[in-house]
Amino acid sequence: MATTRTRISRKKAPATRLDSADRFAPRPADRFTFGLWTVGNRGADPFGPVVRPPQTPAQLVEGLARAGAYGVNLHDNDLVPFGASAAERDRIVAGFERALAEHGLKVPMVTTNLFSHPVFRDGAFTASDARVRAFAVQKAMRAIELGVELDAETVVFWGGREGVETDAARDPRDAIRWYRDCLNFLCGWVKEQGWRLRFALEAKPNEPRGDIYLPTTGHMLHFITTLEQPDMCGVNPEVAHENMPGLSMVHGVAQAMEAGKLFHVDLNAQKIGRYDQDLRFGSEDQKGAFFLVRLLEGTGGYPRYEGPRHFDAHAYRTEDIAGVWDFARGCMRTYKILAEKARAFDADAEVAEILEHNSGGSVAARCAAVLNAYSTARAAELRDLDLDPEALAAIGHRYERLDQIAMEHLLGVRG
Ligand code: GCO
Ligand code: MN
Ligand code: MN
Repeated sequence: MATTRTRISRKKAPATRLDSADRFAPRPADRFTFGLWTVGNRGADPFGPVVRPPQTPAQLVEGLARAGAYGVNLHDNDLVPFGASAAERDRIVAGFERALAEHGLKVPMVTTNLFSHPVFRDGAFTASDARVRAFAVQKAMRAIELGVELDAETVVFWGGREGVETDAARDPRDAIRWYRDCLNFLCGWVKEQGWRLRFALEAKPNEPRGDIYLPTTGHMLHFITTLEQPDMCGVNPEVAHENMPGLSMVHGVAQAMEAGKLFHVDLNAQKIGRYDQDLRFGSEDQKGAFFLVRLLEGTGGYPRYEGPRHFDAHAYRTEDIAGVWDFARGCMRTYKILAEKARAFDADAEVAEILEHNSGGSVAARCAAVLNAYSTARAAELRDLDLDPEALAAIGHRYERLDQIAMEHLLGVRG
């Protein structure tokens, strides 16, 4: 007989199972966070309306706490409706703070909605009309004040409307300059207040605009070097945004980590070439997700990423509220499962043996030392090195075997 799972019994997120047998059960110490807009997503898409009832911010906080999350992130308008009076805003924020305190949830990140209101339809920081740019900065200042009130550490900037359908609109160099001016202004203001906030810039190649300025994490990393306060600014790469144009999230994140610029991360899943799907973390491209978690957890050798593991994703449109909590737990469990697989992979003796085989022995070690920094003497030494390209070219790298080992860890038959 089919088991019946009634709507009523599944309305609330089940309490976190704290039995030690379930080692993949999410816990606050794992530092998982979700946006109010993610678990609060009601399933509207460009072709159809909402399909799920609204959940209040307090209900979302309660659900996330039950599911084992550490924190909740928000856009200003996820909490305070656009245009709310000061008194209304204070009342809403106070209520939200009570819910956070009651359920022990943090707000590590806030962001500004600079994309929904029609005022931003020609962009926010890059709008041709400076009045719109000023309004966008004003709105971001209020969102940052809200973040300070909620003890946030990071402010994300996602320029969803910062782009064009036609480049007849403006010279893209003007857009980049205005974007920089707005960020410099906000950095200057935050610094003057003495707040220890960091800005994380999130790239996306397109959607909702035909083309968005600074479309990849790599573009953002360079742009940051042109800011007045580059130390305050880093990136917030997102799996979906890197995968939409077929780029490697692992490489984007690694470059950000190597530059000391991974200030935040948006975890989700995506099929290459589609619209921004924001799927449950790990539900597509499991190998990509595995190597991403391996990077974030530092099991391969470099230090681990210490920030919150944030999910910017939402449940399938097919789901009811119970399905939303299935989705949230799924994101976190998959992350923990992949972290365990990554640890096993990096502890695997055969993996170490293949990596060692490819590193080339003592002559290679001397080559690496020579290349480490230029000097006249090293240039002379390099010229005289006896290197045999034919012999080197004949060496097989055993990546078929290495990748199969990764696959077998992932598929659960090894480790
Ligand atoms: C998107 C973006 C957003 C941002 C969010 C936080 O494609 O819609 O990923 O979800 O991450 O606005 O700034
Ligand atoms: Mn996205
Ligand atoms: Mn995002």
